[in-house]
Amino acid sequence: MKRESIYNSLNKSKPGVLALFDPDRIQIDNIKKLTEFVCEQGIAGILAGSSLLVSPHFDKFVATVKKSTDKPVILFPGGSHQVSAHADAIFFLSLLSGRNSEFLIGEQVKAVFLIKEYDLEVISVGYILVESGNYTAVEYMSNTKPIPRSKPEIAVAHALAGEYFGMKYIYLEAGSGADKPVPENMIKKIKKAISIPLIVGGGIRTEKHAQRIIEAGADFIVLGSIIEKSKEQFKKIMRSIGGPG
Ligand code: 1GP
Repeated sequence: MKRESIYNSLNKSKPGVLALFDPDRIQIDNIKKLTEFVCEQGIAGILAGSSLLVSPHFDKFVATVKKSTDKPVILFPGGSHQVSAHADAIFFLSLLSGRNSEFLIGEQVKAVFLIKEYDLEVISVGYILVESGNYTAVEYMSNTKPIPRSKPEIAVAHALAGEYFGMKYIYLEAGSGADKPVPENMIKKIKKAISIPLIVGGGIRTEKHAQRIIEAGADFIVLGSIIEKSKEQFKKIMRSIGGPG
């Protein structure tokens, strides 16, 4: 019997939380404990990736996460150099909001043969960067401009374009450590317009943020920095949205 796809099993956890593990910010020695901790709090899956990737141990990093959990481990690559055979799936991202062809299609083309060789489940994702009040790593590294916070209709058009391309998720990204998360009115308008699930991440640090973003229509929120900064705060957020916390 064929195993259920990661995509289908993830979608059963909507609304849910995806934990972002950045190999540049988490020491290999801490992974097992951290993975067990986030899983106990009821996350839907773990994303592994980095805008830059300074660490030379990406493969080992992903393998260690995978060994520590039964939850889906999904690559969230900042480029074609972040492909590992140890993951269950890969978010095949296209940075739709940008006009830098490298991140729209170039990096993806470089990665395909490794993805095929490793037999990773490919989940295509329309990635949309939204202005967040500060200059984020993803903005710098991708050399693209984010969509202005005050222009939700531009974001809606990009999200719909992603859906019409056949993408499986739209991911609204304020950037890791963003001053402000993606505005709720933008999330609401996009949710109304599209019929594929919506992921929202960047700068979510409080229960209030998390609840409002889910109420506005996010099917998944992504939490990264807060897991590293305060486990207590992460627990509170998980509790507030129905996890055990
Ligand atoms: C970044 O959306 C994620 O891609 C997570 O952001 O680190 O701000 O939680 P934070």
